[in-house]
Amino acid sequence: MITLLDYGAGNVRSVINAIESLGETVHIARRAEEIAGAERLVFPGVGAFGSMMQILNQKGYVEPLRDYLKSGRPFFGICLGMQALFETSAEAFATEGLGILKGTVKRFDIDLAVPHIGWNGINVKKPSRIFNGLSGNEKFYFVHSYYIAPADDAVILTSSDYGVEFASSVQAGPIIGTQFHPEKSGRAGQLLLANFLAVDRTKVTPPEILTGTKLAKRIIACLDVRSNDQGDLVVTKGDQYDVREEGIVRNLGKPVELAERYYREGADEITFLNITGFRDFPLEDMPMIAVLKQTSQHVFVPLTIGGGIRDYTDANGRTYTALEVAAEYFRSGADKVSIGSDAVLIVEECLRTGEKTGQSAIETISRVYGNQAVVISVDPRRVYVPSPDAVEQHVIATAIPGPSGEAYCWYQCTIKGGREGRDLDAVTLAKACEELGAGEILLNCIDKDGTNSGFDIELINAVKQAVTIPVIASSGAGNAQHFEEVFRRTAAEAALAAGIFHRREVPIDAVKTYLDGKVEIRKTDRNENGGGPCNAPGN
Ligand code: 1PR
Repeated sequence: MITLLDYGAGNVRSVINAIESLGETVHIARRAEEIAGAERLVFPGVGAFGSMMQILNQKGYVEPLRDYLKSGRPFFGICLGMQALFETSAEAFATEGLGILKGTVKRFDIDLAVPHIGWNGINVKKPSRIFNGLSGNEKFYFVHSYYIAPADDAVILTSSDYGVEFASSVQAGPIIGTQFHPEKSGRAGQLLLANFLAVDRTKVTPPEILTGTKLAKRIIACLDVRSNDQGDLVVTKGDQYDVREEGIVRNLGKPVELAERYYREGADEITFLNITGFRDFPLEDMPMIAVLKQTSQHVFVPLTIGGGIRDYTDANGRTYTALEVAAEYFRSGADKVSIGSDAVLIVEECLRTGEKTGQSAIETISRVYGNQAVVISVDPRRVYVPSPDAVEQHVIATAIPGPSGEAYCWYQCTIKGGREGRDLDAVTLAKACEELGAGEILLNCIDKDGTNSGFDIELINAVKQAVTIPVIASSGAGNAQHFEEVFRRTAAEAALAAGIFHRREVPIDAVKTYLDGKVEIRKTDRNENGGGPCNAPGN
């Protein structure tokens, strides 16, 4: 029996799913006494350091946790659950951590996108049984803006490099903590968790010592989901957002099945977009929640869900906040939510009033779940203009002239799945969303969507140069070379595609095979994620 400490702040479902898939039973501790009675304790921290410690204090968990940690029983802290072990954090200076390990938590102060999101490697610093069965080159999924700075180097188990070399995991006797998320790290993460849970705790394979790790460029599979005319939830795909063919919604497969296939083929992340979310309220659209729950049982890479994340009043006059909608998605297995139409309306309002309300979906969700949990999905379309000062919007010079030879264009934001164009441009939107607390930009392009003609490099460069958060390039991938092109010609951290994967024109593993040696990627064996870690030594 594994006890999992849930202080109610976020998505612990993926950790539970990952442990249960290893054949263990999870008991969720919701009272202080249950911490004292635990035999093995897993603590997945979610949210922000200050609010986490505040909740732990309010619930009376702090002393039982300290007692447990001093008792010599196994402990696994994930992300914030590891940071909690230290004395203080730059995220909340006035707040005391558990202080079990000496040291602090610092914020990244580097020339790279923050949060550090994605798959990075580990430099192993000392032997540990949790590495049993792992090869030296594995990558793990990170998502954080803060990192630990232990006072005593002897506790550092691994380091990773991201602008700076930082401690990415620690071990002090039976206490293990990782900055990365093993529950979201595919086969490697499952193996690591299996090693922690293993009964035989003595066997230790000397690790392969690596120096220097690199964040991988992520390959993301996107599933646009909606009900077809028969009312079944299907994965669909449009050409420039038109998902109907001869009047009928294209049906490219079942969402859960496709997500599982992409996981097996090596997708680094999976994104579901409920494309009619702007008119259907997601909490009444329960099939989407069911899709997420089922997917998260077998798919151990990050899941993003978008569509309909906004405040909503139902027919009975009950109002739900965007935060409540997001909370339901996080509880169902999402790691990030993606906000489309509402982000445009929020930014328009901010620009009109010159004020942040603190109440928008972007601000409220990022405050509770952290910036990294809020993705902004942008649906822009190119508008050509004759000169840079022809309009007030952010105009760029383009190498692809317009129909009348125009040498300039701007990217018009749209809402409601491209149905309504607005006066706002994509660059201004992205900048404003970053300021409001968004952690990542999913940059679609209506002109390129479904065309197989490659990504819109000019759009991606314009947005990427305007923000410091990661940007996911999306729309237009037609072959593996297009991924190489987008990573060589832009600084995008990830590239997303839909049609070529759904139609099996280019499988994800073929994209990775092509990119190997050209671009830093997370290597995966076909079907490696299907096999599970059951052969882990000691298991
Ligand atoms: O506005 O917050 O309710 O969110 C709705 C979400 O649904 C938005 O993220 C919006 O991008 C998405 N959406 C709405 N309508 C459509 C449509 O296609 N009719 N899909 C739609 C957007 C675009 C991409 C696509 C890439 C890659 N899909 O995500 O997957 O363009 O495609 P490709 O590789 O085949 O070129 P809200």
